[in-house]
Amino acid sequence: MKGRGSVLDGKRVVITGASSGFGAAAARAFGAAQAHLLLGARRVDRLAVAAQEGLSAGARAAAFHRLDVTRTESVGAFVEWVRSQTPRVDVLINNAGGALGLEPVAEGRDEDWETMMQTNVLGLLRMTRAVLPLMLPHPGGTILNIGSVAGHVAYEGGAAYCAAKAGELQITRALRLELCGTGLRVATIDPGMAETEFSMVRFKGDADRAAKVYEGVEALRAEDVAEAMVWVASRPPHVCVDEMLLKCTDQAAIHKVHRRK
Ligand code: NDP
Ligand code: 8X3
Repeated sequence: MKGRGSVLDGKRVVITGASSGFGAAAARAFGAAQAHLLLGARRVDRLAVAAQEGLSAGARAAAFHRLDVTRTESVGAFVEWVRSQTPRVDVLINNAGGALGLEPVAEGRDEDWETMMQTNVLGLLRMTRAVLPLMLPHPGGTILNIGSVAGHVAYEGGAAYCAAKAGELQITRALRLELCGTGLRVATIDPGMAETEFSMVRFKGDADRAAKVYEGVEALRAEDVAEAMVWVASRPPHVCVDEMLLKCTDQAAIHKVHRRK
């Protein structure tokens, strides 16, 4: 995929949540495939780093703009900025999201539930609606959503996050049906446990608790997921990888994780 002849050479790739984890790794991976990167997230200082890393990896161009997917106005301003950079988008990666808290429903907090729905579900809908006019005239593009194993299987303390990622999965499926015949493909990559800032965010900065999630496990790395994103987006236009479940070898199921002593 890297170097001359990449099918992603010069393709316009919008990545949400590009300031850390999977999104930042995707900026490097699509950069190595010589794409033109358009990056969004709330932490613009981190976006600047991701853009620079994408350029160092080989991106044709890399630019960034503040984006808060929980706000329609912010999504609108972001997509206006995208339009000012390019008349077309070839790949949209709806990656922004995450979990907050691991309390059972009986102790859940409204703010956490609302934020999870706003980012993982409504943010995905808003971004897709806003970017579609830049994609529909160009068959062969890809909308790639980042779901989770949590969208397939529930776990204790995960009710709202699992519901949000199940929502992501059903939105992906509905979009796949709606866009059939347009030449646009819609895919979801649904990873299991991956060591990023995900658990630090979920546990609100409690580094010890976050580290325990990955103790003794060789979890997925952000690069593993980014590589899968590039693979999905670089299939021939007649091929759509509808749904991909990606887990580390140590995680056979949500509750079945092998931990070394
Ligand atoms: P990170 O916490 O490292 O990255 C999350 C990204 O989402 C950040 O760039 C963050 O940017 C962005 N983001 C969060 N809220 C918003 C918002 N309101 N507007 C715009 N951007 C936002 O975690 P991951 O890389 O692991 O997570 C990426 C995606 O993968 C998420 O959707 C997550 O649910 C999913 N996932 C993660 C797994 C894991 O185990 N790590 C497994 C399966 C799925 P900023 O804060 O700068 O806005
Ligand atoms: C992240 C994976 O298992 O922590 O989506 O929910 S999990």
